[in-house]
Amino acid sequence: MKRIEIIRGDITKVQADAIVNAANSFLMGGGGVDGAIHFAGGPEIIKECMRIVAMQGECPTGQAVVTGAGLLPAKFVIHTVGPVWEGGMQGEPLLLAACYSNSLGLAAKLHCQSVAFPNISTGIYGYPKKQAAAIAFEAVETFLGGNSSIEDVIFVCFDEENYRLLLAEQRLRAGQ
Ligand code: AR6
Repeated sequence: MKRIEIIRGDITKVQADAIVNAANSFLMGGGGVDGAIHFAGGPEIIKECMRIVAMQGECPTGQAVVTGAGLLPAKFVIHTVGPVWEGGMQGEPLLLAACYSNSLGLAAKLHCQSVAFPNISTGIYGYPKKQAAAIAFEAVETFLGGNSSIEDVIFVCFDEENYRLLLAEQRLRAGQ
C-alpha cells in the first residue's frame, strides 16, 4: 500500500532510501537544507556534485541528479533545483512539480522504496508555502498512482507552517 507521510523534523536524520536536497544549479552547496545535508553528510557528497557538474554541466531548474549519501543514514541524495519565486508567471508551478516528479523518477530507477522530501523552494527561493504544498502533494500523489518501486514518500517539514499546510492538503484531498 503506497503512502504519503508528513512529519516535522530534520531531513538529515531520516532513514529513507533516498533523501532529496533543495540544491542550486551549480550543485555547490549553500544554506538551508542544502547546507544541512552537506554539513551532516561530509565532503564526499560535494565531491560527487563537482564531478557531475564537470561532466554534464549545471543542473537545470526542475531537473535532478543523484549522489551517494556520505555519512547520512540514507543510501542516496537526490539533488533537485527548485524554481526561484518570481511572481508565478515564469513557469514556477510546472518547474516545482517537475522537481518532485523527476526526483521520484530517478529514485524509482535506483529501485528506492522510500523517498524523503524537504519543502523545495519554500525557503531562500521564496515560493509561497501554501501553493508549494498543493503542487508538491499533487505531484507526489500523481507519481505514486503510476507503477514504480516507490512505496513511501515522506515530507519532512522543518517548520510548523509547512507541516500544517501539507497536513491540510492531505485532508483536503482525502475528502474529495
Ligand atoms: N531538513 C528539512 N528541511 C529543512 C532543513 C532540514 N535540515 N533545513 C531547512 N529546511 P531552502 P530553497 C527547509 O532555503 O528555498 C540553498 O542555499 C526550510 O525550512 O533550504 O529551495 C540552495 O543552495 C524550507 O522550508 O531551499 C539554493 O541556493 C525548505 O527546507 C537555495 O538555498 C527549503 O528551503 C534553495 O532554496
